[in-house]
Amino acid sequence: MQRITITMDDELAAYLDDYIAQKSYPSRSEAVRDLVRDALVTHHQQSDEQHCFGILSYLYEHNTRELARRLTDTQHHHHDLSVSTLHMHVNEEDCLEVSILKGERRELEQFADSVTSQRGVNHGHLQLVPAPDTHAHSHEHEHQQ
Ligand code: NI
Repeated sequence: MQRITITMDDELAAYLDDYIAQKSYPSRSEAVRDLVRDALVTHHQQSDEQHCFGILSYLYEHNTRELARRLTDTQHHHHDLSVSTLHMHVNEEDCLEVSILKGERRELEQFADSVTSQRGVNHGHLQLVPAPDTHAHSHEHEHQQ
């Protein structure tokens, strides 16, 4: 652990304290760690090949010409990345879909872009979660009985 001292203006500090209260963080340190992790580690410092889980969410208008079929085609074309999709009929026009993806970071980002850039798809968002490194675990703790 390193101790880092940060200077910020009063207004920004007030935003931070509001955020901490809203999210029920036990300390400023815990909040800042999560913010930094989310901003830097998750999105920028992972290699293209980093294995990740992706949570892709988007709203779409199912009556937009051919859109529902094209989205289904896209999902089938990348069936190796798509683990599961939840579909919710929001109202007469809109559908909400949440897909769980698994694969290399760049593949997941390209897949997400190919979905969310389509006309009629709104509020697209991809959250990436680096997959825990399974190779780092020793097996010595297993089979001890
Ligand atoms: Ni629907």
